[in-house]
Amino acid sequence: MLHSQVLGTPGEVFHISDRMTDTTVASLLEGRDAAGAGVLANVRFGTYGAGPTLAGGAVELPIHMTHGRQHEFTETWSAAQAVTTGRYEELVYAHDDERLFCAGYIPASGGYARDAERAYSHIFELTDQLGFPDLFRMWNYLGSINDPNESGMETYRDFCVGRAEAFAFHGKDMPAATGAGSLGDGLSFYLLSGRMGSATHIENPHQVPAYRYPVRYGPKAPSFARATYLAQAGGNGESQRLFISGTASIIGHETQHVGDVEAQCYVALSNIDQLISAANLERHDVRIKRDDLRFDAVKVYVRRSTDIPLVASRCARYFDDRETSIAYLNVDICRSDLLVEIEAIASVRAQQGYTVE
Ligand code: 3EB
Repeated sequence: MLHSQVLGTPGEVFHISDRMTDTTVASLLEGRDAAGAGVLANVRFGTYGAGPTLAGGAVELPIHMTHGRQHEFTETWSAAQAVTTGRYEELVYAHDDERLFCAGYIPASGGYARDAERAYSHIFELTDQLGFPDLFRMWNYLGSINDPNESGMETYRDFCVGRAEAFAFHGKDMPAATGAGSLGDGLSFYLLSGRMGSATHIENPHQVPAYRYPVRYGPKAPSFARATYLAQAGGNGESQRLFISGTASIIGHETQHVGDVEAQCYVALSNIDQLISAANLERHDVRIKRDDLRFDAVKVYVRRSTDIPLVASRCARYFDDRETSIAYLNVDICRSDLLVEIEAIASVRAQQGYTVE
């Protein structure tokens, strides 16, 4: 990204900023502090990964996702009210009155199933205990995601086993998610959770729900929804959000256009289009007009670095770069035949042309 971008107005949940322009970032954060609200978390997409820490009253999570410092960026999750931080088991968290941010890191070992199940069980215990039972978004970045574990199972499938068992055991609804590779070792994960009744999970009629994929893609299906709608938080005027999962070239449950990155990009973008159509949102009782949705932040995962210019040109036609911050990450993707995966966060635009009689 060339420019530091702050999306939305102060107090809004999300902005992405270019790490190289530290002064801009620092002054904006001070501005937020002065207004009485701080930051829940800084997720650093950069040249190294480590476990989450608490620093300056917020969660810090560095994830190894870029090949060089020139591509680094920070995803900052702002708070709308005073922030409380803490630790629980392997998790580090921060919350305000409406939202909980939680992160963890599991070092690489022979397999992930048991550790992922334990971590997700801790997540559900924590979210329930703190009163944020509705998960609305999660990200899981796995080192060597397409490589076999010690028993020969692909790392991603192995992770899916543990995550699925925790969701089933705790009877939790599955939120929007991204599953992708990282350039480091281990599993880096973070997620956001809200108050009871704040989240509505959305499926795409053109895709089999991921949690119903047949066993040929792994013994336990991936646990996520295609999108999650977050209702307006009470009282503080914050807008509603639509969190769109990592979306790929899959129709039904099958990968489309193996080997053709341009065609995969079109299918992924058209899947997003189907997902956010007014008809589909209305099917899920979410009443938003397509034209009132504004994409704030997009992350695009591209398996082969040489495909980035082409993917970027196709994404630039679909998203409006005057209002959307787009980051491209050259990492592996959960299915070895997928070349591109696109996630997005959209907010609901204020109505245009509204007049008072
Ligand atoms: C797919 O649609 C592509 O395991 O959390 C996308 C988003 C994908 C999230 C996850 C996986 C995940 O199946 C892969």
